[in-house]
Amino acid sequence: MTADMSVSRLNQYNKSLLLGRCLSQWAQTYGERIALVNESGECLTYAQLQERVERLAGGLYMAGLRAGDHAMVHMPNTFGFFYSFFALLRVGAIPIMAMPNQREQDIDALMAIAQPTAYFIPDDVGKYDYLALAQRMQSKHESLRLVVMDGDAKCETRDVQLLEALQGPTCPWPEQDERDTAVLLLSGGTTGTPKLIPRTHGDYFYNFTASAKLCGFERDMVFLAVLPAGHNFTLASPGVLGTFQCGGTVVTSISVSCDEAMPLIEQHRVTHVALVPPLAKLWVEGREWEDSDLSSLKLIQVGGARLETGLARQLVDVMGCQLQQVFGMAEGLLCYTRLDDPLETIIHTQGCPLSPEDEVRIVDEDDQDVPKGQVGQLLTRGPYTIRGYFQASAQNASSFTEDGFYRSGDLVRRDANGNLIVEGRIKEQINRCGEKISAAEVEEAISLLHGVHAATAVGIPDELLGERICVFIKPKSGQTIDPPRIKIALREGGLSDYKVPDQIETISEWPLTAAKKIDKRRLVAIATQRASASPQAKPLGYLQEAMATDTLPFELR
Ligand code: OOB
Repeated sequence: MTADMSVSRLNQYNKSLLLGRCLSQWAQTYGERIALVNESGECLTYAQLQERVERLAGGLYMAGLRAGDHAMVHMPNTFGFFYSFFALLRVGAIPIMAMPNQREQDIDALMAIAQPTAYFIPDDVGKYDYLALAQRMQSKHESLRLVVMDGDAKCETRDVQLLEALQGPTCPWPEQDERDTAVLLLSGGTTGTPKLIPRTHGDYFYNFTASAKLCGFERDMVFLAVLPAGHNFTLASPGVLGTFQCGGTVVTSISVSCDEAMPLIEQHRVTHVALVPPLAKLWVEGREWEDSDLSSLKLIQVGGARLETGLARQLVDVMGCQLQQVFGMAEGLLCYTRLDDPLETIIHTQGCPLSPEDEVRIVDEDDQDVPKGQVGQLLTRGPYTIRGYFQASAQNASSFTEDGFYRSGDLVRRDANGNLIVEGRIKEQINRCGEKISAAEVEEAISLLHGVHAATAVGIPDELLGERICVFIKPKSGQTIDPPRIKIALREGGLSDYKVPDQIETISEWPLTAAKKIDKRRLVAIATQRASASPQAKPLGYLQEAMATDTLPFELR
């Protein structure tokens, strides 16, 4: 059975599963209920949200945006994010969900692949000048005809439209069907080149509706969107789309800090929240002084990276509500622990697949199934898992098997009840606070710097971040390496902040494996040892940077 056929079977063909139609259906059903609340307490009903989106869609259409065009959304969790996202879907354009903490190198590379017609940015978030970036992108990418800025900052440039002012009459409904691409999600990446994940209307609709059902989402719920809304976890697993599907309320938070997010939980009687493990840890610690009333919370979902069992237990004890583990990937497959699973299953496993039609194989290096209960690589195929990245034939040949299974790169095993346990990974990726960083990309960025002969990046187990990025640099002869300068140079070169190494080490000779490859395991051991031998090697600056809310996972500031 093909993926398309199984999606059709799961969702009887029906226009309501076109993502561009969802909002008007929700507005019809839930009209005066509150859809959105921001951290300042401003509220929007479903009807108001839809009305605002219709006007913006009309404005975008008048500005020349058409069905099938690509448009990058590079916004924090604000009303503007939702206006832009839904208006693009309404026109039939395909949003590319960039993360707010991505910087020039990522945005440039993504634009080169997707050639967007429009780019949606905030006016000022933290210290970053999104407008200047947009203008550089406009001069570089011919396709980019429209920059839309959210906020009230004065904008002297005539090429930039203010989101607030962009309005027009009702635009035509696009001709689409459920097999068409609805959104382009970002892949965590294992190579130097970013990849885009085309999710169809049918598969993504299934993603959030089936997830909402499984997770017990219902009308009276209030979901706190604290991680970036453009990430698959917060967007649709079941996330904000799952909440809207049920008529619930989404509270948005720009900050991830418990000092700001927990009062929102009390104030709006939040029932559901999705976190990555490092943030869950900070929230548990924050309860020592943060005393907001969290009694409304019913479910905390944790996913994106490995959740230690100790932290899982603490979460249950300290937050006083149910815990759910979510093991998912933007490429598709979602595994959840079930609400009625025994506590030990919820604490020790990452659950089992969402759909009965999800196929999971656990294989060895020759793609042979490993014996029951043993660890192997996870391959998956199913009704909402992609069969290929967007325009990436070379990558697709290595990331998918001939019969269409996605090679997740994760090492997993199955327990006696069929739940998956993530044991590690084979992909060359660092999971820092749930954000996936390609070792190859960091290496490439560093190898271009002055004085660097070669660089190797590894993920080092880290109490706070899950993993920190450590780069070993072999200097050119006669050169020395100055870590703070390296960091500055990387940032100035446009590397996204969360990809800048936390630890930089100099090495004169690479440790090699028997096969004469660089021995990354040995490098991990050396980095760990150097950091503990000399606190200076893992300088205070690292800790401060890591602790600061503005370098936290899926950073929003
Ligand atoms: C989610 O999606 P991505 O695309 O950012 O990252 C996927 C990768 C997985 O292949 C795995 O390596 C890791 O993130 N991962 C986990 C995990 N959840 C994801 N590793 C261990 N335990 C977990 N619970 O991260 C994502 C997408 C939708 C829902 C939740 C997470």
